[in-house]
Amino acid sequence: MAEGRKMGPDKASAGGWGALNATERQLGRQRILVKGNRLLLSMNKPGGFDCPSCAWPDPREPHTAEYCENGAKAVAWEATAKRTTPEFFAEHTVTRLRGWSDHALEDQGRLTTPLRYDPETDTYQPVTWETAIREIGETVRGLDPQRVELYTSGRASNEAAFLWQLYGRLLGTNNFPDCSDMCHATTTMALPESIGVGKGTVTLDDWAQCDALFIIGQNPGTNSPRMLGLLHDMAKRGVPILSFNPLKERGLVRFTDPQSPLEMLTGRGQTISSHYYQLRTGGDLVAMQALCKLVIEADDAARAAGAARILDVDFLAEHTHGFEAFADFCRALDWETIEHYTALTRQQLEQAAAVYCKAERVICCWGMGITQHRNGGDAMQQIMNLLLLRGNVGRPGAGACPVRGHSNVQGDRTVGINKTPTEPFLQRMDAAFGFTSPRPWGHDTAECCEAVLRGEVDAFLALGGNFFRAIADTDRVAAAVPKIGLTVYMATKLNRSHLTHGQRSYILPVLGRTERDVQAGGLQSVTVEDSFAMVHASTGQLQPASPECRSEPWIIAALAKASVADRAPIDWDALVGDYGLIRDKIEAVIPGFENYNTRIREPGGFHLPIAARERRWETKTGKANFLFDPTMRDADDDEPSRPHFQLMTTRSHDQFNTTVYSYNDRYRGVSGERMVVFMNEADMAAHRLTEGDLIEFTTVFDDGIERKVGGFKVVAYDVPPGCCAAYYPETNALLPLAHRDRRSNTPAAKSVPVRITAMAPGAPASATPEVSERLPDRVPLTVPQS
Ligand SMILES: Nc1nc2c(c(=O)[nH]1)N[C@H]1C(S)=C(S)[C@@H](COP(=O)(O)OP(=O)(O)OC[C@H]3O[C@@H](n4cnc5c(=O)[nH]c(N)nc54)[C@H](O)[C@@H]3O)O[C@H]1N2
Ligand SMILES: Nc1nc2c(c(=O)[nH]1)N[C@H]1C(S)=C(S)[C@@H](COP(=O)(O)OP(=O)(O)OC[C@H]3O[C@@H](n4cnc5c(=O)[nH]c(N)nc54)[C@H](O)[C@@H]3O)O[C@H]1N2
Ligand SMILES: [Mo]
Repeated sequence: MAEGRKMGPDKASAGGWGALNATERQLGRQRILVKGNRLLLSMNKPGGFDCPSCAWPDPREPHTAEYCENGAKAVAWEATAKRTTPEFFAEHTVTRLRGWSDHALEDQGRLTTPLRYDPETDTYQPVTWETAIREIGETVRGLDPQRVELYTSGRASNEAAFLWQLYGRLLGTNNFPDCSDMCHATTTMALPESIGVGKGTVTLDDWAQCDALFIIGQNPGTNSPRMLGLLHDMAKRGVPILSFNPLKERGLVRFTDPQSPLEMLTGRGQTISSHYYQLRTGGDLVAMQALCKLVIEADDAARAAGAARILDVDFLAEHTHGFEAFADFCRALDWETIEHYTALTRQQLEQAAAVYCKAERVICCWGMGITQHRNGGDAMQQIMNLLLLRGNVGRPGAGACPVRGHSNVQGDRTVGINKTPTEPFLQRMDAAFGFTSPRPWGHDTAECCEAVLRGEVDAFLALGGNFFRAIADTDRVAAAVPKIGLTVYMATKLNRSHLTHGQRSYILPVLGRTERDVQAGGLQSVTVEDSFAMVHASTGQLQPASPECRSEPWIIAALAKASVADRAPIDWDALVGDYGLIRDKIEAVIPGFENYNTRIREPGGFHLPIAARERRWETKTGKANFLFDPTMRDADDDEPSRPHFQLMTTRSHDQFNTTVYSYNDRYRGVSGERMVVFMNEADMAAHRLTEGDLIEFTTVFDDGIERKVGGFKVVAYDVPPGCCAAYYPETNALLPLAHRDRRSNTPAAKSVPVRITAMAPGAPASATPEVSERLPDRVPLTVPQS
């Protein structure tokens, strides 16, 4: 490959000077260098604010600089000096703005005033808070509550999310589509079948004691970079780290710790993964079963020889259900099948099983590489089977670790954002607030999209996020949004969803987590729950972006007063004046929050009870269950031959979901581009493609709908044959709404079945996404009007 090329996997290590440079560049570009640097020091510390980026936990004794490159980007992006003003909206019609890239829209800066869509001029125009709230409140009040949808994105605090679900239930609906329905809902649904809880069972203390770590379908170098610090230290201690990932992700290969002067000076990073298994997309289910087979057969041999047992026999007998049937199934698995479905060799899997058996305390983490598949939950249950064999759940140093995405996505679910609430929860809500909550189950994200397509939604209200860009089948669903009577978007920045609006539409500017939130009772803190079920406080430090920005709890309470004030005796002003009173209500309704207001002051916060951690199994059998479907081979494809490609839609290093910070993906060696496809070189040759050629994707899905997106530039990459990868959200129009995890409806975004065809040179790239999608990093800040 040519010297100086801009594309292709980078062989250097993650972190290091590249990370420091990128941090400074982002702060500089958002014109907040001095302020930003000081701000970063109060991040993830007691008394400071919680990083608005990912859900990785904070250590009890934080470093001086307890932030990462991508956390710094998230903060710079929120604390930017740029503003999206009413003058900007007056100058740009919504139709014009739809031609802008995701990056350009958000890079315009923070929203400064409430806005209402004006169909006459096709622009958003400023409106007072009073008018906006009154108009929205009056409209929503008169609607059939089953036709109202309340979306939550995972940055919302516990306090905001709790009020949001209260508001929805006062309206009379359980329609709570949530960003986690595109993310870890698979975990929320499948894990309880295995171990009785939908959350991870480990804490940071367990990480310190674990002696082998499996990272399955997760890319911490980009998505939870503070985890890299931990991996770095574990690797240094000699803890084996086994990565299962079709892509060679740089952060999983090598990492230079910016906090280590020696590594920074020598430029020599630490090897992270001791073992790297580039399995086929969706091959995890069979790979985990193969490991189980090897462990069980090793135990069979040990027993026959009268040697020490490999399985934790006492644990299996006392705590589990279904072991014998699972063991028989595994013994019968043949190697031809295993190698076919995993694209790994028997030898590789034997090596991994040997590491597993040797370790006393094993943690398995997973991310979107597991959850975003049609049978994602089934694959996850095989990870649990592997852990159960040697009693690696509910004991120090061992356990399950789903790494959540958004900084409070786990907390939002805990405090009641749930379309299928339990009866005890609803009874406690009713008792705490003096009304009767609706009992019929509501919609999740996929069901909300289907309701939009059927024309059965009258109001779509969003607490943050970028719903109509993040979902599957984006173009199809977006085309149906004009049928919605009312759309309301609470947001920090302008995004494509706001331009995908109903007949009446409002954008309401919110305070970010970095900003001081002063209410009648003084400066307020909010709380969040991280991936390890630790709940802690977050207090903003900065002046608000505009005096017109309002906190999410304030806006929700105002909407409630304007629409459901008469439905329950709730003193909304008191709740908003002092968020401690909201926490008292959370404590009354949700188990585990005893002495909430006191315990959030403890450094690092407090841990919510996780029954499986104490080996209490809240499952139907009262035990931890070995679960498997003997006919299932692959997380996505029941057919052994795949004529098409499995497209993984994934994240670049310079994006946070639909927020595109820049067009670079340093760790994968891409710069100035997002419209790329990472392909195996043999596949390229078979398709007569060379690097830089443009291709078009066509989804292979049998529902009579044509889905095509073109204009992706081919990049040769180390990925198994038959698998390819491209960025989300540019690929979301390819992802059929019905192609999803069977339990949770999570879109199978890591295995979109596609055909790849070369585009003739000079052919028009694509109708969707818009042409400006391919503009380079420095997109002009204003696009001339036609
Ligand atoms: N900087 C940054 N941080 C983020 C985010 C962001 O966009 N940017 N997003 C946040 C959110 S909401 C989330 S949910 C998390 C997401 O964090 P991750 O869970 O890491 O999500 P992805 O990057 O989408 O994909 C994870 C990995 O799965 C691999 N993979 C794909 N298919 C398979 C498969 O079939 N098997 C296996 N074993 N691996 C597979 C991909 O190669 C990729 O390395 O990150 C959070 N943090
Ligand atoms: N194809 C494909 N699709 C995917 C995925 C994938 O891997 N592949 N990943 C999925 C995953 S894991 C997730 S979590 C979803 C993400 O879906 P969302 O959570 O809906 O999307 P985000 O891009 O995180 O939302 C960004 C917007 O949030 C707003 N915002 C930022 N901070 C705040 C705040 O503090 N308050 C409020 N009110 N608004 C704020 C800003 O306006 C910004 O434009 O996307 C999913 N979609
Ligand atoms: Mo996510």
